[in-house]
Amino acid sequence: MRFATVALLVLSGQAFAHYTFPSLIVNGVTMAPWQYVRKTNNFNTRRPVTDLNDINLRCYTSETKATASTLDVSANSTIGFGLDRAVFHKGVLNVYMAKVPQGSTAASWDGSGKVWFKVYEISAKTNGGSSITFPTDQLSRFEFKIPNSLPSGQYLIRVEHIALHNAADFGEAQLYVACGQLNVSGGGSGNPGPLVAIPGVYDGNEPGILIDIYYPIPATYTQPGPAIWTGQ
Ligand SMILES: *[C@@H]1O[C@H](CO)[C@@H](O)[C@H](O)[C@H]1NC(C)=O
Ligand SMILES: *[C@@H]1O[C@H](CO)[C@@H](O)[C@H](O)[C@H]1NC(C)=O
Ligand SMILES: [Cu+2]
Repeated sequence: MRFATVALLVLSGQAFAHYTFPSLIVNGVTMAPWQYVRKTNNFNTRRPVTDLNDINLRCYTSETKATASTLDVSANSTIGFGLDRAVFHKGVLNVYMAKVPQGSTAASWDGSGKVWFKVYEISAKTNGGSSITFPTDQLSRFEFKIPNSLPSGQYLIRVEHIALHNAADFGEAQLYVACGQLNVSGGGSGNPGPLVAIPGVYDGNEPGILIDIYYPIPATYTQPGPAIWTGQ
């Protein structure tokens, strides 16, 4: 009985501590929750994805099947995501985009294939083994500039926070993900890449995903995923 009570408290405590990314932010303006972001399976539970081969690693909508409205933005915008609750777990963040193929729409496309490129990341800070810090601690929103050379058209934009507090064991990193829908105008003729498939981009053995962040203190940190596309 005592154990059951403690377990319940721990479980609910975790649920309260967890977080989703329901809002897009454009030029400083935070949009309504789940208006332009597909409503994720965990909109209530806030549970993470831990199986890196699960289709839910992409947009986490296998149960909701949700689509959203598509937000018009100009390629010179700053863009980002707002959270429902501030980031609680130590971890790192990536943002990927994928261009919707001709003949499809951001609202109907599933994002399959080797189509995703990274546009932004917030990594860990190390200094040779004396400390490791996580700039996403307590993050409640973030914005970044997308390259002006991004070709005009419709895109999915996907955020992932990779929580690393349990990541010393294989399969225990926790991923909090969501996909927004964008219609980009005024873009250029860049060639975004490198392109990866999601799931597929990670196998779980990456040094930035299978890692003990506590002891010994990592001397360096390798951000998971491809290099950021810088606009070429
Ligand atoms: C972005 O481009 C549009 C259209 O060219 C322009 O009206 C706007 O001022 C630009 N915004 C910024 C932040 O540069
Ligand atoms: C995307 O934006 C362009 C330029 O504003 C507009 O002409 C087009 O209709 C939009 N497409 C969708 C699907 O909203
Ligand atoms: Cu947790």
